Amino acid sequence: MTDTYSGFIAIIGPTNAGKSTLLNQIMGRKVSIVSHKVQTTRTNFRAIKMVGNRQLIFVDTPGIFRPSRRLDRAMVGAAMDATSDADAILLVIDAQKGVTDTVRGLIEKVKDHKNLFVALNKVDAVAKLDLLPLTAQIVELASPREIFMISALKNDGVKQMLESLASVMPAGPYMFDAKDASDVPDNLYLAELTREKIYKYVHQELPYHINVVTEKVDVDDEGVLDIYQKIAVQNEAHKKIVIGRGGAQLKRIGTAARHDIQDQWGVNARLHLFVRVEPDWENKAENYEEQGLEFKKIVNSKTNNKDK
Ligand SMILES: Nc1nc2c(ncn2[C@@H]2O[C@H](COP(=O)(O)OP(=O)(O)OP(=O)(O)O)[C@@H](O)[C@H]2O)c(=O)[nH]1
Ligand SMILES: [Mg+2]
Repeated sequence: MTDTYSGFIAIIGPTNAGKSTLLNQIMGRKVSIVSHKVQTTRTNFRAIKMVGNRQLIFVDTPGIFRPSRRLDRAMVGAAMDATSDADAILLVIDAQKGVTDTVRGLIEKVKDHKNLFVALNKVDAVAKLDLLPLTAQIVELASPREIFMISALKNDGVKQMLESLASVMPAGPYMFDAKDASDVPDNLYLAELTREKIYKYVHQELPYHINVVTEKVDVDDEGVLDIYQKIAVQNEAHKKIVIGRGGAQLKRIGTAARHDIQDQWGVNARLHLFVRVEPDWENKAENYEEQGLEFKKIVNSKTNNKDK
């Protein structure tokens, strides 16, 4: 019998550092959506990666930022929760931005973890010389086991990083089947692919106030999927923007999402998008459950916040 190892690795970091890009690179496919905007990931996703006889269970988390809305607080809360029982923490830092206040705050919270690793990401976009002072600064604030210089985008340094992370996984039985997988439910995954396109095409702040829910998926005799999704927006003005002149914007979002769904799943699909005004969606329990967040926790965090 071969020995087995299995453990959790929480991927945390400021928003936009490239955490989801990294997880996708590790998995070799898109498990978590990515955008150039901040605050893309809204909840924790788990993805299982086998490295030989070692099972690495990665948790992608929402980026850390100063929370204001109820949803924001839930996102940051979810991210910090992931660190509490992790066997290793992978703190992802954008090498272009360096050690910001957010990074300092995060290091303060996780620096005593025995398996803290730091990934300096986006090294493709900075001068090599700048990495030295940055590394020194990090070592001064925390004593990570190792600092990796990586480019999640270019798949640079990712493999070596995986080997190091694998080496600290505790001995024990596999906690999940011994195959690469992710635990994102299909309905949520389909909704995320559409939300990703909204982040891409709809400008400025609006995407943060939008929620996508997969309401129904049918399969016809030819195996073509009919996917029905609701795009919840907060008011009529937002609805107009998402639909666009003559429906052009919605069509662009829908076409891009459909292509992505077909690519990711290797299926043919028709995507039916409906935009609905739901001024209160950010406060509704089912929207959080849909996203894997616990509503109770959100209410608590709101109450706590009031005390401050
Ligand atoms: N140049 C460069 N860009 C990168 C790299 N990794 C990620 N990016 C870009 O950084 C942006 C943010 O990437 P995400 O993976 O969505 O970042 P995140 O940390 O998951 O962000 P949140 O989910 O909002 O917390 C995207 O535009 C990525 O293409 C990298 O190694 N190099
Ligand atoms: Mg993300």
